[in-house]
Amino acid sequence: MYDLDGNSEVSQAEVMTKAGLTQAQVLGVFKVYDINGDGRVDMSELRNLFSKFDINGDGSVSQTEYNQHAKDVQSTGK
Ligand SMILES: [Ca+2]
Ligand SMILES: [Ca+2]
Ligand SMILES: [Ca+2]
Repeated sequence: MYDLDGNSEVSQAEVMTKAGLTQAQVLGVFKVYDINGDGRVDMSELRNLFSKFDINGDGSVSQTEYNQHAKDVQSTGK
């Protein structure tokens, strides 16, 4: 969903572009989801991310779910 150039990894720039987040917000998100710390979110990390966003487990992430989760991430600072 965030992989704009199709290389199966999501860079910080892609998240900023796609989600309209600031760099500071993206860094906060990456701290949580970049599990192996290489500065990119790859497909397995992305699946993990997706399952966290999909709060009601219906296989898609609504704007409401996205906003809710983004808020949680920012308020916990993780
Ligand atoms: Ca990419
Ligand atoms: Ca990674
Ligand atoms: Ca959902």
